[in-house]
Amino acid sequence: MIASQIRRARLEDVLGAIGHENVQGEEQQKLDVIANEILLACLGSRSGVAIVASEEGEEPMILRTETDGAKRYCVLFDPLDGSSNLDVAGGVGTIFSILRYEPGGAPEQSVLQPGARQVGAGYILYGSSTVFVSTTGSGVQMFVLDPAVGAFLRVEENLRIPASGKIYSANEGNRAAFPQGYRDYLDWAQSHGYSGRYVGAMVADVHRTLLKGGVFLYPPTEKAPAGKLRLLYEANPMAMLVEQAGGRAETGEGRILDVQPETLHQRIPVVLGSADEVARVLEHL
Ligand code: AHM
Ligand code: MG
Repeated sequence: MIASQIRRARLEDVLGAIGHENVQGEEQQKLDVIANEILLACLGSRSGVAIVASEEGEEPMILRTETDGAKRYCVLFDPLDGSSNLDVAGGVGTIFSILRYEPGGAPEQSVLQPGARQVGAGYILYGSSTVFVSTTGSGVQMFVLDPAVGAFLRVEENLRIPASGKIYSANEGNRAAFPQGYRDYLDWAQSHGYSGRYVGAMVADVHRTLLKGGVFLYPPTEKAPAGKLRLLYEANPMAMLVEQAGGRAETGEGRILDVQPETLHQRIPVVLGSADEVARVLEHL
């Protein structure tokens, strides 16, 4: 549903900003809101979903917490990541993370689990084709939407990220504000024949990194000491996918999946990709 809305956005006049900001002070695009509503409507009707939390919402939505013996889940998502790419028909995506709902404490607390406890994660890239990449903890599967039949067809079973790859992906416009170690790494990469690739939509940048290898970086900056990317909706699900594909995902100070979240919209620095390339960044840090 989201893919088809995006493809028709220019024709239906749903491109551009809605005119107000989301809870995090970021300008919301009309399609951010549409994608969010589609996900809330679809997930809201599933009896297995206890709580949903969205990058676009202020608080988690508690749907059903009664304990009738059924297993229930928390689904956290960024409905439309990289939405500033929409105006230029660039790649955008949806990212999701699934945690087991733990009855007992305050329902809001059950979304604040370390990423290592995710039972599933994935993304959908709305690019030149619609690609769905997911894991439930035993490898990574890749599917492509066949619009002719309206179904996702599996194109890769147990996807593996290359162990190395001479590509770095970072917003180099922020370079002067990066900590010294990141600048040293970029100098090293540039003097060793690396290419830079940066779409500016995490789903597209991580997808390329998974398939071609290399490293994706969103370092801390002076203005944003925890970086820009959100732990629960972006860093954790991507970290689970990358690790499941044989890569690494770090904050610069440890494994992303080991971070105990403190708040719903918490941000975290991200260094993820091919194991050898992540190690090389960490050496420079
Ligand atoms: P969004 O969730 O508000 O779209 O922001 C997240 C996006 C990521 O997709 C991307 O990696 C990053 O922001 C790009 O940020 P910048 O423009 O600072 O390079
Ligand atoms: Mg995002």
